[in-house]
Amino acid sequence: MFLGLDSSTQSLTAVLIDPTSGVICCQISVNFGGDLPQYQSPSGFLPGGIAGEVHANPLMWLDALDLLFTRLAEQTDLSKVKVIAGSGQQHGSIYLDETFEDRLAALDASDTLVNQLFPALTRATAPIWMDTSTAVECAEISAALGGAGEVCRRSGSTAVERFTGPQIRRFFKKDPNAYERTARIHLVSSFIASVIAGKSVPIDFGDGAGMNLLNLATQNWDADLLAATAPELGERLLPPALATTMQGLISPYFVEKFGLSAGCRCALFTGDNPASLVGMGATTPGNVVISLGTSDTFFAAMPGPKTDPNGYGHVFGNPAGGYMSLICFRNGSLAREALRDKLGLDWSAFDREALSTTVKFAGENLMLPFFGPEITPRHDFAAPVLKGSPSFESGSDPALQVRALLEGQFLNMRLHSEWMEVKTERIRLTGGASKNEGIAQLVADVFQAPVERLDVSNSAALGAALIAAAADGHDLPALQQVFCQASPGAALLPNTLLAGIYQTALGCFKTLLDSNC
Ligand code: XUL
Repeated sequence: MFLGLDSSTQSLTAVLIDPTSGVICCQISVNFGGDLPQYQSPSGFLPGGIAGEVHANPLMWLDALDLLFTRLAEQTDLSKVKVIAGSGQQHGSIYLDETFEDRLAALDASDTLVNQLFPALTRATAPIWMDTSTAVECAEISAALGGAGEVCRRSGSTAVERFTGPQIRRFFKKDPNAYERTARIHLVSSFIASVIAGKSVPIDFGDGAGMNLLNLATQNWDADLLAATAPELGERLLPPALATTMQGLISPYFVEKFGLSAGCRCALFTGDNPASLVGMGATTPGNVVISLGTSDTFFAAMPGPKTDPNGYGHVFGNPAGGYMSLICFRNGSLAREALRDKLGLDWSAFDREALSTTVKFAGENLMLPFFGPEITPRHDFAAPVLKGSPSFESGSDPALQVRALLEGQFLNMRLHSEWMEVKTERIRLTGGASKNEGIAQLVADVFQAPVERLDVSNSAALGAALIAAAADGHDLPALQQVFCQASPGAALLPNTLLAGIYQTALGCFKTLLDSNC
């Protein structure tokens, strides 16, 4: 059996798979807010951060690890686990002193992880991906490299507030003494992986690319980016590696305490988005995952390290080799819900009536679907922009606005993923709104690609379990065939009669966008 763990913002989840029988044997979670109320982080982070700071307590992640393994040991025979891999929320960073390695090597199963590891922290809390406090540091790093474009060309993203490099720089500036005492910096993923392996293990290419420090072309830390971020930073990081690289045996702590086999080995942990790419069965170019959530995200495998010339999209390592894009759209379900509420519709009307009765108007009315500031494209919109027939613009036919909003969201996605130069052959749709038949069909039509939906609930943890099996020599595409199947009957084919209409609409949408940004 192979174990995948995902340490996300709100929970730590385990998925255990048996590749021989093709079965997911066990899926369980520890919820940080509910199970560990002593950390006063109901949503997984410490509320009340100032000036854009969003931090979490890394000890909470350690307690969650002890609790998760306690629960796993009650439910399954952990001695059958051959390899463990995992994933973590991206960008979050943990700062550790020189005692960390010795502490990991000497973990005592009769005590807790927290008791033994907390003295090694040089920073009590860990900034996570929701943190926006580093605008100044982003500007400083960009200036040192000669501009935002150069940071993007090297690292796959412009300097971004939540990315780890700017976060490290802020820590170095605010508390240089604590930075000086820091011997090792880990991401959430490599921190948990190191605890499990009983020694510091590398950051992988997938998560490492979310730091503004990894050079995509050389797949190593970029000397200029390191220097622009903080002094002697390279010494505090291990050389990055592919997620499927085996790291040795599991720490005896887990063998003695939870009954894992002494022969159980550890692969690396990656970011939750790269792991989801694996768990959604989308690691080969041509496959795209669209996740419809509070924000919408678009991620897709890419053969080479291309970067977004506009600097909106991010490029990370693909755990299966090569690269992947990640593009976030802030106005996701927030915008869908805002329009639904404005028009006084319920969800069934939003889907059935609005979309089915308006097919003949496909691509005719345009909406820039932004109810507030957007990040792709980066612009402070105050309200959506409408251009079309009088009944559309006046709102007298609400169904037209529903169609134009959704078309606008997916045209915007199509437009802002063109830089990848990868033809979309298949879309795997996930997230709350993906269940909506009308919306799923519209995605197929706008992208002119078949849309599938999967039954996978914990795609990152499943992806991590598949990485563990791949690290042991199992064929990843074959595993994905078994574990990442589309729900039967759920594939939707595009209406090819709409191909030309949406091609034209894409050009008009771009013109409207350009004149409003
Ligand atoms: C990606 C990002 C988020 C976190 C969430 O850039 O910030 O998706 O990985 O866990």
